[in-house]
Amino acid sequence: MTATRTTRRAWQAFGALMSALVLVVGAFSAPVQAHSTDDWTAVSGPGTSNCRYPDSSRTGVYADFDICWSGSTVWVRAFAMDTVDGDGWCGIAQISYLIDSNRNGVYEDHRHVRSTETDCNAPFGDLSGWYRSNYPTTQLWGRACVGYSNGDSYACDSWR
Ligand SMILES: [Ca+2]
Ligand SMILES: [Ca+2]
Repeated sequence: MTATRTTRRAWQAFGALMSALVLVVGAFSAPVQAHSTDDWTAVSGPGTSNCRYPDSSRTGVYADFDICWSGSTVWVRAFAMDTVDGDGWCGIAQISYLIDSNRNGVYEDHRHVRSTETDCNAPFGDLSGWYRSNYPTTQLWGRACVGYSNGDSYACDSWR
């Protein structure tokens, strides 16, 4: 078995684990399912100009994010671009964050991960719509991943 295949097996196992931990929501195609919080509502734009704009890339993918917040309300949209045509991989923009789902003032300590946008056709990227958090939300990070057309990631950049 090659190292690459071993790595891929490990990622597939990780993906299965994540599938057991997180949840698919609305327009977000996500490798997730666990407890049924619907974390996001589609909206026309952010309710604040207090934003940051991280970007992330690795071979085969570029992603950037508009992340805005007012208190514990967060707005986010993501751009994903497949940068290598014909390699069999899609480009995925993923986000990760913490929520206070029971609104007791304490963020639960397990991270939610969502694939917010997936682009499988180089060179033009896809931009998601805006989403507003339904629960108090904090520490929202984004990263670029290469992966599958259903949004499951295979290999990712660091969180930004
Ligand atoms: Ca590709
Ligand atoms: Ca809580």
